[in-house]
Amino acid sequence: MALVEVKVPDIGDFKEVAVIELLAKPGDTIKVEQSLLTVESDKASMEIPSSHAGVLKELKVKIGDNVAEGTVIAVIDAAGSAAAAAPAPAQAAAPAPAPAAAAPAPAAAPAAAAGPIEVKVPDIGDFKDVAVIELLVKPGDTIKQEQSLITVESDKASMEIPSSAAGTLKELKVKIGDKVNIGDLIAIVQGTGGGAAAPASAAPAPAPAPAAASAAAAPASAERTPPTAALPPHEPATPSGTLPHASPSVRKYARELGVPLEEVKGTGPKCRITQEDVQSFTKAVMAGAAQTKAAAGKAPAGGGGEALGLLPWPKVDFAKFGAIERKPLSRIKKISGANLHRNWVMIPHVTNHDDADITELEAFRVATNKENEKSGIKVTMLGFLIKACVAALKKFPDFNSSLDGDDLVLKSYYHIGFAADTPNGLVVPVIKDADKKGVLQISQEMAELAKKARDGKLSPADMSGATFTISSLGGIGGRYFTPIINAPEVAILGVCKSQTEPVWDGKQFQPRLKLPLSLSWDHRVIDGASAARFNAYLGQILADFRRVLL
Ligand code: CAO
Repeated sequence: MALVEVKVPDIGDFKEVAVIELLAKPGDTIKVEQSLLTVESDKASMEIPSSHAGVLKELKVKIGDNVAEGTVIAVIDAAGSAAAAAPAPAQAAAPAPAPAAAAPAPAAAPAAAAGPIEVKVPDIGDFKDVAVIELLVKPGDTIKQEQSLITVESDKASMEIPSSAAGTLKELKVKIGDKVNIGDLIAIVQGTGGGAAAPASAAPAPAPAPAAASAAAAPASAERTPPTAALPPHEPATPSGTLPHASPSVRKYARELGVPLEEVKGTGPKCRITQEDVQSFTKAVMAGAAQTKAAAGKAPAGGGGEALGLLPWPKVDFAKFGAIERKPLSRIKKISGANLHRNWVMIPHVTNHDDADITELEAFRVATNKENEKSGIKVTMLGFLIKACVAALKKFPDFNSSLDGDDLVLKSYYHIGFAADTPNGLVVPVIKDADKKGVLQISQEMAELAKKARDGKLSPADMSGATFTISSLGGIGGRYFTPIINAPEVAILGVCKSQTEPVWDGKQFQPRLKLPLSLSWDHRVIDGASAARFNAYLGQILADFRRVLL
């Protein structure tokens, strides 16, 4: 028997943190880096991993105990385990570094300067490249010293980064999805001149409120659904209020199961949501004893439905049949996948296919690009399509609407999303007020947004507010496809590659350039006849663009 003690590693400037969850029990076989317990401070929750592999002999702490760096938390029998020891002493080697979210500020912060103050990421210990998952303030907000500005999350910890200065928030230098490290600039605060403010780089102090409570004051934009998502919902599924109070592992667990954490009642200390709470919620939904808000028809899409009671997903040991490689899905793919799945399941889709004659339009586009060669702006077919769709949406307003319960919300603005393929997955930037812009301006904005998309630099604002979406595979190929509606929109146009086809003009066949259109629509809002009329009208506009002026 080789008994080893597992100790709390370096947790930065935290002096004492409370044990709020035990993640393993005596008798369990433990891997190196496996989380043994969760601890929580005012501003952060973090998991304490095991420094050794083996069998857990004894947990030396219980829920409610306070621990600090060096506290023995467990005894592990590492005998017989090949990977028994972590590569370095427990303290230094603890793989989840779990340092403080915000190292304490100097006891007395100097008075604020009146000028702009840079707020930087304080000492977050061994954490590298932690993802920004929430923005808790917005430019223009009045900020108190120590007020939380953003939340960051790693595999093992989530933490709030507070402001080192009081004043008015001039600019947030990060967006959701960004990765940050110690010393990174996150915000510019205009100092009040008289208030308390720490120097720009000073480490901020922990605020007194627990994470969930302080986050409750976050604006609607701080809703957990990351707006960097591809095909994002335009509005949060539930109004922003209290953020789910749960450890990173529980959040991850809930995400994997598709459980809306904000609907789960926490039974842990300070109403914290535990893994058991998520399991109970899932069981209740599966047994038909409870419904998610989305299933109960309270989601903005106005959908109904019940637990589907489908067979479990097949579990296959693929390696049995040949060599495999396991690759985690990108963040965008995971988020867009969940959105696409919901939209596919909840919206009764129908797709109409049609062709538009774009012979003259394409000739005009090519000629325009030749004339404008020096301007550097390339007029694209998608630019014309956006303009043509606006005209069709004006004629058929139901296509520019959203379902909200039993109401149809008709919009008088025309913000058109377009699907953009990026190395990390699909995103949908939005051309705002497309009705007020010419095709040249639309094409230029599209090029800029597509570049931002490829560079991973789209902001949530760039991707929100769409009333209708176009997904063009025209530059790639294909004939027709069935695009999935981007909820809470009610229709989406898919476009494929144009081809020259013989068309009978009554006397002979003429070569005409035909553009394949695939319009998917929500049958709760739109019927087949309207969809056919929409496509036919779109086709007429594309065949003779002067109709846009009528
Ligand atoms: N038919 C034939 N050719 C077309 C065409 C069409 N419908 N649309 C574009 N093309 C041609 C263009 O003429 C251009 O050719 P040249 O380089 O010779 O001029 C080429 O394809 C590229 O077109 P473009 O630069 O105008 O780009 P685009 O406007 O077609 O597309 C964007 C921009 C961002 C939409 C595109 O890059 C993209 O990401 N498309 C994929 C969208 C997607 O994945 N949808 C699926 C969603 S469902 O999973």
